[in-house]
Amino acid sequence: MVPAWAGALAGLVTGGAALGVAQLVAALTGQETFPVVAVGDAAVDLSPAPVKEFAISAFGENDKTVLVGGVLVVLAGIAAVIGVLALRRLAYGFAGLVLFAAVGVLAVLTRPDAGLLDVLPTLVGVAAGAWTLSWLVRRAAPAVPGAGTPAPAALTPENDVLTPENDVERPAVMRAGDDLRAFDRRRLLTGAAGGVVVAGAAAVLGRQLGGRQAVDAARVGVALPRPATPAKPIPAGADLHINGLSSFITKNRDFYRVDTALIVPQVNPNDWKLRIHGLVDRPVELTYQELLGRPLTEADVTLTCVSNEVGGEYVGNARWLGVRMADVLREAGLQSGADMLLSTSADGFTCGTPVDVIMDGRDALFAVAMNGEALPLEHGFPVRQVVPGLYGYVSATKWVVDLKVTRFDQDEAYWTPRGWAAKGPIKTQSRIDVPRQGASLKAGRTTIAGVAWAQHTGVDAVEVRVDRGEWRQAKLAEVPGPDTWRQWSIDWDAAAGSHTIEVRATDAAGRTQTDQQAPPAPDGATGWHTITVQVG
Ligand SMILES: Nc1nc2c(c(=O)[nH]1)N[C@H]1C(S)=C(S)[C@@H](COP(=O)(O)O)O[C@H]1N2
Ligand SMILES: [Mo]
Repeated sequence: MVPAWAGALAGLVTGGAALGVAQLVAALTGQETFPVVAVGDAAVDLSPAPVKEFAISAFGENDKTVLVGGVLVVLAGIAAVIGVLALRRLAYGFAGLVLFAAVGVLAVLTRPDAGLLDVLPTLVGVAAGAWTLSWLVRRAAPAVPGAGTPAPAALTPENDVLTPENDVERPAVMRAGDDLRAFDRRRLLTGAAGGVVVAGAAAVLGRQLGGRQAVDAARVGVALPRPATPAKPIPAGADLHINGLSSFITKNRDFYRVDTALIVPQVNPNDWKLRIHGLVDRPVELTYQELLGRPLTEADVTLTCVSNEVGGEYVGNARWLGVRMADVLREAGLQSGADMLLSTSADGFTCGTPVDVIMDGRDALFAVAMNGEALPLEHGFPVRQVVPGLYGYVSATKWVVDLKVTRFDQDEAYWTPRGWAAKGPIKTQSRIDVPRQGASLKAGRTTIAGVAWAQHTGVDAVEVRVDRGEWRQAKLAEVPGPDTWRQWSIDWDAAAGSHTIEVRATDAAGRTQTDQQAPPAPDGATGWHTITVQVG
């Protein structure tokens, strides 16, 4: 018999060849819709909200990696089965591949603005897979002379065993259709190795030819103009420089990332346009150069995600550079009754932002830069929105390409039908960064420190209490304005034992964080961040 691993191997190499060639064709035809990603995207969109929430809460920012990994594992399993079937009868294997192609094509076609050209990578990839499969099957199991006649006695299963006397490698015998075929391990392995090399080369070539390089190069070439309105200087006392405390400015590479994109959209700034239409007197279309040519505003703004748990990591503070959204909208002429800006990203994500928030004078930006460099690709290059005071899902559209001025009672953004509130003002929060939850400390004087935020209102007080004792006022760091988080610290004489530390912030309007615990859905988590530490 041909062992199952041989079939599985042939199937895996077939799958690899199909994906590699698909990637190459996708690159050559200038597309970003790679079949695996399309299948993953379709899975994301088709899965019910609770499944998605589970994925986000279980895997956090890695949910996409887990999903793509999951799709690949499933594909590998199917490919292995196809290989095993093909070694029984090639037609079975082909039937499996056709099914495979059908799923890929359907997934691609469900993507927003997919065209017929988008199915080409899948079709050519599957064709390459079919060719590889039949080639490998022929290598693995060449027809032996005497096909169709009963197996020679020497090769019957009963005596086809390795004994000291006949411990020579002999071909096993199988039935493939009516052909009698022998299993040739060496030819299968060399064929498989060749297939892996070719598939890998196609994939690498595909990546290189694909958009990423061109967009990376364009990004590096961006010359950022000076801001017409620079940010207020960051006060020297904004950063308390305490070990383990989040720095006042979050470095780009440390900045959290949350989005629905399985692969980072590759938007070439030379092709980028922002279309503003809907309830406006004069629809506007802006190119990247036109945007950079306008007066730019610089602002330090803390971004956070509605799915951030109390004490969570989905918050960061950066210096943004961009065009004030209000200026552009005023030029377009907002019509009365318009209360929502429905923004759409290059990959079809949508986001609904209240018009009054954008127009009230805060630094709501079409941002082009983050901490002094053009936006990193994963943070929305070439242009994203940044709006102080609103959770990212209702404000911070990355890779933004379209802005429809509309009404909340007429349009719905991506997350709204999935169980999240249509409007998402950020709730005041505070977080303990040091000591860490579960830390072991030496008895004696120690520092408790963290960050607190109440965007566009500002943090006026942070209080800390240990073991449910008296609330004590923490020392507050300086801030340039109300739109960033604020560092805080307090000294503590730690006595031996186990201790609970709690924190709460009060905003500049005098509102203290509620102790009522709420989960992130539908409009943001509440409760006091609480940690326990051991002092010995
Ligand atoms: N195109 C697009 N923009 C998006 C999202 C998305 O899924 N797609 N997610 C939003 C959410 S939920 C958040 S919290 C912020 C996160 O921005 P960051 O990844 O730069 O930190 O981006 C927002 N902008
Ligand atoms: Mo978010």
